[in-house]
Amino acid sequence: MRGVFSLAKHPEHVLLEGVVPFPEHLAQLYREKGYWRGETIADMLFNSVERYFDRIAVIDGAESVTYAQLGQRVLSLSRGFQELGIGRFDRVVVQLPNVAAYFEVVFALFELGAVPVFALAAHRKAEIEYFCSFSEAKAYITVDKYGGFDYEALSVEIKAEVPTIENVIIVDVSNGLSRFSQLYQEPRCHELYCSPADVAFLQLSGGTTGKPKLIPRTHDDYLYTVRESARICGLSSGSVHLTSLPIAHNYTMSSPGILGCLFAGATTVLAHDGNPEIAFPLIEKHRITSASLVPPVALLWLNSPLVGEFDLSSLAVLQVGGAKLSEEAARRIKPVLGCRLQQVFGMAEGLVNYTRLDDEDEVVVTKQGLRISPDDEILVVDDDGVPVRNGQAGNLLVRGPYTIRGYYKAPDQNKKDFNPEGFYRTGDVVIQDDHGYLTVVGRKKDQINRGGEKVAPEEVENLLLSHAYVHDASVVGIPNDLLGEKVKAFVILKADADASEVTPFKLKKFLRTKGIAEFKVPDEFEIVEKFPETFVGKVSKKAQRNA
Ligand code: J2J
Repeated sequence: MRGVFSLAKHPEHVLLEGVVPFPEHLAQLYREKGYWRGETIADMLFNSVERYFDRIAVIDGAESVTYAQLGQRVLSLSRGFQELGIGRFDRVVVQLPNVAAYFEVVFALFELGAVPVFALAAHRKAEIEYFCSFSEAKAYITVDKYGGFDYEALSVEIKAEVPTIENVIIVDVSNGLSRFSQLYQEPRCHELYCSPADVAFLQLSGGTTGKPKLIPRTHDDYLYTVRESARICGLSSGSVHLTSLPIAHNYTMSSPGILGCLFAGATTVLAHDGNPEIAFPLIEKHRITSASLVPPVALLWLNSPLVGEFDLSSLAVLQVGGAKLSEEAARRIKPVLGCRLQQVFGMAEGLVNYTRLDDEDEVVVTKQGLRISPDDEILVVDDDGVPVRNGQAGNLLVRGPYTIRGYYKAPDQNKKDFNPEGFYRTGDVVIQDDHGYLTVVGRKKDQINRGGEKVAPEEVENLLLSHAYVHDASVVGIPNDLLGEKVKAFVILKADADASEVTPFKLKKFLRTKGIAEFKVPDEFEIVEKFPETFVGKVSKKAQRNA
């Protein structure tokens, strides 16, 4: 399959309805500066297939897939998808756990210019139904059963309830797409079905609102972060990277993630979970050189009795991000695990910061990193929008070559989350130093960060309010040693409520029947008479957090 490229040019760019484009003069600047190289994500894969042909791209349990095999399967599967009628700009909700088939599925969609919508394996009916109907998805791709949950049964409900869904495709967890062997058609060449300026996929926002927002990223802007992340994280064709976080998360995809590995010719080793019992034997066996974790998993590694039991000497770099890593834990990484720490502070909307591999230890343990691009425009402002001096805490706003200009089909929300100059209001409170490094010191947005998993309180509150006995609900993050924050719901009952029906156990059960990801189900409930109020009469979530 060498020489897979046809000589055709990419088709003209078409703006997907509901997407806010980058202003033309900046798009031009980003191209001139070489940030946007006029390449699609599928082009990137096939360049790597050419270069790293026989090298291993993915290891999933006993299965190893070379770059050549991956390329072959992607082309063959993309033809099958095409015969189902999937093509450029068709949205396809993809909900897969960390399995090798994920690579085939998403690249087959990228190849066609279709737009994957990246659900997490943890999502349940309410969320999947919303992603499918909001994005008007043509297909839903998931697994049969995984982690004790019957996704196939869910897919039957989704197909019945979302009229746009024409096809449901089930990946057999143990045998890949074997049930759909007819989807694998004779491979053709890699073709150019879409433009690098097109939207490549819809990623999920951590969320602050009742429904998750969708983030449209283009091939051009995403590949810029992928190439730079691979370089900043020191990936090469000799690297072996452990992927244990949810595969479709932005961090796992691109910081440096599976795309960074594919770009660099590295090997991705998939794990279903980052726990030491699973991760350490994999590090020893595959001589893993780097891994990306969220802080609670890094803590499990640091405190694991297995540290001395396995040979972790191949591990050179440990990336930690998604939530704030405490300085105390950061300081222990090198002495306990014998590897370098790299902090990652990123967001699916765009901006990603890394500490650099040659930074002094003191910087690495105290800062969350420096932006990827010299053209990431960072603003740190007070509540009136006035820039604060370096060294002072303020609200982080950003605009740049890979930060979106608006959420998908969300004009009203965009007016709130983006300022008139197109800067994204991250909702994070940071301190910037004189070198541009950021330290995250807080958060203004109404969001809970449960060990890297983001929960929008409003989403959970709305579901609680649909309970017959709930008069009002307020959901907040409360401090927790391992996770950073846990989810707690304060609930005011209706006068006629039957108290035996609103125990924490029953409220949890109620939320589960509503079909939401388990990480959003509150860890704690407290029934109260009234909520504390601010002096303007709003619910004081601050008081509830500190209760
Ligand atoms: C404190 N807060 C952090 C950090 C993210 C790389 C890494 C992470 C994400 C991610 C990502 C943090 N310290 N080191 O997409 O490519 C919080 C901030 C931020 C929000 C974004 C990537 N790293 N955060 O976590 O879209 O509040 O992306 O705004 O899920 O996580 O969440 P998300």
